[in-house]
Amino acid sequence: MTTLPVPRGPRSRGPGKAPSASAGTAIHDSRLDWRRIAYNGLVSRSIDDIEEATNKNKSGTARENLILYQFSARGHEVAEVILGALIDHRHDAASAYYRSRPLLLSLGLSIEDAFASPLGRAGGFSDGRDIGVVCNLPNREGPIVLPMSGDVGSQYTPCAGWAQSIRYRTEVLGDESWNGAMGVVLGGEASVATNGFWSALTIATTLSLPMLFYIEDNGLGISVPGELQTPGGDIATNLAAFGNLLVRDGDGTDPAETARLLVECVDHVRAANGPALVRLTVPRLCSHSGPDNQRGYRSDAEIASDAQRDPLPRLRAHLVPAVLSEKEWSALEAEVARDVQAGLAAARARSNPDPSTVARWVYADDSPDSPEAYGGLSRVERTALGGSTSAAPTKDVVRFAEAVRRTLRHELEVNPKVVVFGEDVGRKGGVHLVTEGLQKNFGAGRVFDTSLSEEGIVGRAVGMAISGLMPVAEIQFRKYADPAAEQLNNCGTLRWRTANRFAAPIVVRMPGGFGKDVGDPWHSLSDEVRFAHAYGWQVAIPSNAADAVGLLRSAMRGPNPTIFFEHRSLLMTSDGSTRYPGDDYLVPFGSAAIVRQGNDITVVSWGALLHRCADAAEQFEGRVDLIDLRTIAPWDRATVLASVKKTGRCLIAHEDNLTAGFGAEIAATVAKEAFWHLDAPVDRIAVEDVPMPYHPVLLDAVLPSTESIAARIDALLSV
Ligand SMILES: Cc1ncc(C[n+]2csc(CCOP(=O)(O)OP(=O)(O)O)c2C)c(N)n1
Repeated sequence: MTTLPVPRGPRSRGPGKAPSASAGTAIHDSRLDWRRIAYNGLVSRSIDDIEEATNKNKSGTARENLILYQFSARGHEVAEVILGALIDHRHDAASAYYRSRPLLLSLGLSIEDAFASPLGRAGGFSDGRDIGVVCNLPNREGPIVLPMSGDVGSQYTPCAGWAQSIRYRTEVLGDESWNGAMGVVLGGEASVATNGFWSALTIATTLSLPMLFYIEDNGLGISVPGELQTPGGDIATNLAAFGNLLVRDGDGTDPAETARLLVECVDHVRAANGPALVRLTVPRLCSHSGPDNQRGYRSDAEIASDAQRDPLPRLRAHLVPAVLSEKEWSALEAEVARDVQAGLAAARARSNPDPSTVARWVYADDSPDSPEAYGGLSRVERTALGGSTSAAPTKDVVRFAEAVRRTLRHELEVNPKVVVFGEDVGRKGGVHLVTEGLQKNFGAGRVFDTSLSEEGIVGRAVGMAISGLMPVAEIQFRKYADPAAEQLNNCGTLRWRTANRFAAPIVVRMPGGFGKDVGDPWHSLSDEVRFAHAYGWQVAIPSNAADAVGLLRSAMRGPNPTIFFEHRSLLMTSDGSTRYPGDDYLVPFGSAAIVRQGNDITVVSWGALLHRCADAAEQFEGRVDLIDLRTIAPWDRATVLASVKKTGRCLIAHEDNLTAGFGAEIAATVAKEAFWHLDAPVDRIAVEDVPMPYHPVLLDAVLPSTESIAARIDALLSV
């Protein structure tokens, strides 16, 4: 077996073209089964041939509209299947994109599934929910492919999370079976311009993670040339000076060179030398996707010239006769043709997905017929953690921040899979000091600072959750979740779009709302409705320390991703203080608290405004039913409706914008479901569609106050 010398040490060796193999020489490495590699490459090409031919006639109009959205890997396949042969560790994960089907075939995607999913058929990796090539591959016994996303660049940071989990398993949990595993991320050359690429590169290089960046450079991002994505169009050259990164660059149509570079990079990463990046040039021997006809950006001469670089004839020349005889190659082609036809027939025979199940698995479903998804704590682990919905209050009164800290501390103690991280979370203990002391107690492996990239924080959390950890990420202020929007959205849809094959239950803590007497447009945003509108998220907005404990614990022992709001004005003030409810306390999501009882009006609120509502309600002894919603996704419709049916009046008070704030959702529900019980119009009081201002007099002018809330209650009672 011949393997090439593996460079050691943390510094970059810079890009370099590896010497070309002499023609016809196959690299000898026991991992490289060249017959298998050729089989997978030919299968991929054959699937593309069939899809393209059945989808279009020569004039480009749909003939047999089988594939709703076709993506071909034509030209990329040989390099990808060589890579696939090297992804062979039980705990490897690949994070891929829409041109990665050859890689998936080499990791175990069946030909039937490869056809059935683009056809939108039942079963398979999304049960007809997602574009066929945007897929995934769970596998409890071997390498997996993380759920892909449609957003270019979003594949990078979850892979960094997986790579960090490998480190966590080996170094913190002492699980040697993870030694030598790696995360591999695939992307086109245009994807190197995205935030996700740079965020993941920063994470992997600063932490020296076992991660391979595999860039397949076909020179075009749909129609845009690579020179507009990175100067000179060559990311490998541009990363020459990047610290702690092995960079390699070569021709992805040359099997020997590709194999040698990939073996070198993979061995480097597996030997814990840090990350590597390989750029392989490949031709795109197809349009970008089914609907693209390449007109306007690619001449016939360019297309013809690229056709000369087809890697499949080069693979054949590389293997025949050195590895396979002419006869064996012909037999291989015949085998591929047979298998592909059989896979196509089986895929066509599958039924369409069942529309009655389309709403299933937006959230976890623990019913016995719902299989366990890949990712998050297992049911057994969650059951073992237990918990109780009855509080066991201790004598000590705690502030909100202390309540969250104690809960995190306890969960870190009882669950070795919990990790807590974010900007300044480690040494400083967070800018709000909520995580103060935790790093000292649990070490920097479990409680750590991150680079300043919210996309990196959330994307990493997703990768860690898929690997089975329980990540609790802190976003410093609600507004700064904006750069993570893509990862947050994709995390929320992950279970649904993989038809419950994968899940990424993470907790994202974020302080928001006005501070004690201060505000501004950056640190005081609430905008919680955005997360209630997103799919798949639980959203908690506790108004006090005891609820914070119970809801945070429920989130950390639960199967769904959770946004956990920590209201700035409650963190350190007596408003949010309560007795500590105990280390086992759980508050279920979607269960409101009736804070005070009355007969004439229902007031619904959450977070900090709840306290202003309580003060206002005092002026109307026995008349106000005050409901603390506690969570807005899911929200407790039953409690609100039962109350309104009793009182006949409803006021909703929140800090978020009036227009399309969550109050609008509640008002619409009450108007419909309790219409015949209403004695007055359903009313809302909220910030009137202006950003949070800085000066206290301006802040007071926009925020609902105890007085303005009381005035609204009074007005409604007078109707
Ligand atoms: C965030 C985002 N922006 C835009 C798009 C639309 N889009 C899809 S593919 C693509 C080009 C990607 O090119 P590259 O990364 O080089 O991969 P290739 O298709 O060449 O393999 C664009 C702009 C998208 N999917 N996601």
